[in-house]
Amino acid sequence: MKAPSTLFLKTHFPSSISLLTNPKGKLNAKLLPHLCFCKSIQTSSYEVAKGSYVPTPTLEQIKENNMMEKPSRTFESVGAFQKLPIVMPSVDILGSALKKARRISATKGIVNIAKREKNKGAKQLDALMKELAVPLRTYVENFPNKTHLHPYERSLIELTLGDGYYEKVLGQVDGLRKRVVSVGKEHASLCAKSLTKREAEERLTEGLKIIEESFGQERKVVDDLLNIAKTLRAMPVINLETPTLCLVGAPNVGKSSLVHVLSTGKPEICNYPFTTRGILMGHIVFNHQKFQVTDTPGLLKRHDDDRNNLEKLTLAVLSYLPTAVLYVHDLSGECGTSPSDQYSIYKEIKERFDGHLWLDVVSKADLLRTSPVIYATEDRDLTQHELEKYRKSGPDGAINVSVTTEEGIHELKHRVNELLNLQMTKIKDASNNQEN
Ligand SMILES: Nc1nc2c(ncn2[C@@H]2O[C@H](COP(=O)(O)OP(=O)(O)O)[C@@H](O)[C@H]2O)c(=O)[nH]1
Ligand SMILES: [Mg+2]
Repeated sequence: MKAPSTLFLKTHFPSSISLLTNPKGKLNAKLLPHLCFCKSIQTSSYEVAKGSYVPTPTLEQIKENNMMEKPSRTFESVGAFQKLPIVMPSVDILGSALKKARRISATKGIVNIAKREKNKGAKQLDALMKELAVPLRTYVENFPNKTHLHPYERSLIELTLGDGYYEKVLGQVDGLRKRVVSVGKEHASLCAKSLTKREAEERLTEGLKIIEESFGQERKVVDDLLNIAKTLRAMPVINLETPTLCLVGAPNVGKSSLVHVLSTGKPEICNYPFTTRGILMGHIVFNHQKFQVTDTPGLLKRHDDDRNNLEKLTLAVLSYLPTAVLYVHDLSGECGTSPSDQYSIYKEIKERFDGHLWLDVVSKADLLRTSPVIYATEDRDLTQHELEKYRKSGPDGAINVSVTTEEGIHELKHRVNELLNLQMTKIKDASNNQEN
């Protein structure tokens, strides 16, 4: 396939032009595999992603630089969803391609009428094919390869779109591109072989129709990709450099109420596409330093395989984001999860995410009774002593707090600030280690 027109790219995909051209502005004959495109877009190289005119290295250069040997390295930055290319609706791609193709006239100076007609026909068919194929190729190359995303964003893609859907749609878009190219080439070449003006005209009309149909039949996949981009772009943005406190616990234990209390302003409601109730995200400003505080969906006592997407989101946050944890325990009997179940969940989570900075709180202190709450469905596997201790005061070192009476809130704020400052040190150390 001949290189696409730079003019087309400049008009429709200004940011892609830098990725496709060499320093003289000519298009690179060999386009890079997706992996390298994605890598350049997903890393912090804003210069490239924002469209500065940096030439794309050749495959040989990449091999020389050993870039190919490191593809499995995961990116330490998030934000890929905000850099996804803008996908045009398929109907617009088709409409604009047809319009541009029809405007093309024969090369000047051809005197013979038949030759002039077949020249015009072949050029129009070739142009239609390119105008349809180039945007598709740009999408396939600029949508990041999922395996090179930050693991948190990878989880979000799976939780939001379902396993394999993202790759499937990108594959379909590429398949559509290949079909358009093959049909387009075939008909441009047929038209070029016409012997008479009439034959050339007929072959042009037929070719345009067949190329349009071959795109039209499956153009839905482009709109699927457009919807994927829309969904992913709307996802809450997490800043990894800002220390974040993440509230974790069973449902209804008081996490959101505590986010409200801890936030300096009014927390925002962030909507992941699969949450019916939004996740709260607030900010804490302490000594001119800004921290983030956020809710996570409640965890139930069950095996990971049985967890719903909301619970999986909580696990993804804990697994992949460097957050400090404020674990909330409700021993009042009000939240609907028995203390013994909360204890089992807690032990599992604490063991699994041991590396996080951690603070335990017992919520709803205003409701705590003198006699412990005992459920008929209590977990008999736990030792009596352990459970009694937990029912009475939660894990060792937990602070009792009440949003209603404000008991313990002052101490909580103080401890949270300590924790987030430690988190800040941890983030700085990690970034220094990375630099060294
Ligand atoms: N009495 C009392 N109720 C509380 C307290 N904190 C939260 N609640 C109530 O507990 C319920 C669940 O709280 P919520 O913050 O939504 O829990 P989440 O599901 O863990 O986010 C709500 O009805 C709150 O009003 C508290 O300190 N005291
Ligand atoms: Mg909540």
